[in-house]
Amino acid sequence: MKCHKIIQFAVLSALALPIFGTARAYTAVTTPNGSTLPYVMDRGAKVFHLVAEPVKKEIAPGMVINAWGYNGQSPGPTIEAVEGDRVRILVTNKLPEATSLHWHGVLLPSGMDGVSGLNQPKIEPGETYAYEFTLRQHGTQMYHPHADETTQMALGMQGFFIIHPKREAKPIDRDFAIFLHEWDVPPSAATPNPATMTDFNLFTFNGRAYPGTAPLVVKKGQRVRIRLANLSMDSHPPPRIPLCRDWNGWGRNSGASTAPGNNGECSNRHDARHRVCRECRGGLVLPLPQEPPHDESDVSFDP
Ligand SMILES: [Cu+2]
Repeated sequence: MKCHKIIQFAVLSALALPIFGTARAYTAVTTPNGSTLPYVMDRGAKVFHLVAEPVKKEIAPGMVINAWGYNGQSPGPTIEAVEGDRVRILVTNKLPEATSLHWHGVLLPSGMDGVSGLNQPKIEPGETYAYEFTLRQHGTQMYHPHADETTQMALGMQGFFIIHPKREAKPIDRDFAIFLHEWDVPPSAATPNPATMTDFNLFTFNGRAYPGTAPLVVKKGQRVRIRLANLSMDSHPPPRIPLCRDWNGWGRNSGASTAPGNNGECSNRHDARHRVCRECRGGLVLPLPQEPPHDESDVSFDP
């Protein structure tokens, strides 16, 4: 029965169909080159399971690196839930060192915040830790470790935690989530250097670089949301998404994209990360007109 539920959820996600519950409906997020994490219900809670583990990551056809991630993927699968949901997230550590999971920007009790050594013990290799809390906000959040975090995040440990509102103010047709990341993989090596701070040589969307990146396929006239996130050490080159001629200008509207309910701790990061994080986490809704918009006023920002 549980397998049936998992398969059903995966199929719905893959087709990006609206998910209908009792008085709830949302358009499922599509994670290009990635997936959505399935869940099962247990006593009123949505139960997810993340496995932290080494990953052989194909950046582009023929180029495979030694990354770390979750459930065989880097970035990890996207967690999707709805404001008001009770979630239980089991985290199993199959890494050769201790880890933890921090829910970046999510409002929750201190003991569930995943900062190892401060508000929880580290999850040692072979252990499973259960996080459980109720979602009291909506927005685009992230997850990543807070244990040896410079290394673990540089090697690809991160993922989306997307919380839908109970009711979408302006329904959308397609909802995409793209995690930006930058890597330093020295020539003739297959393992990224996690100590690199600025001198990166690979820039990826959901862990893939051209020609390995999946297209974002939409229909003319659809309302499309594209969520971008970046937990890297430096500023990722702005994605060039040819829906809109002035797409690269959206960052200058960063103030408009900070939405209620998107509280986070980005401000403790350096400027580049703060800037990208703040701009992206509100989500961007872009009506697809018949002609490309000619200035930034044609692009609206929604929570
Ligand atoms: Cu964080």
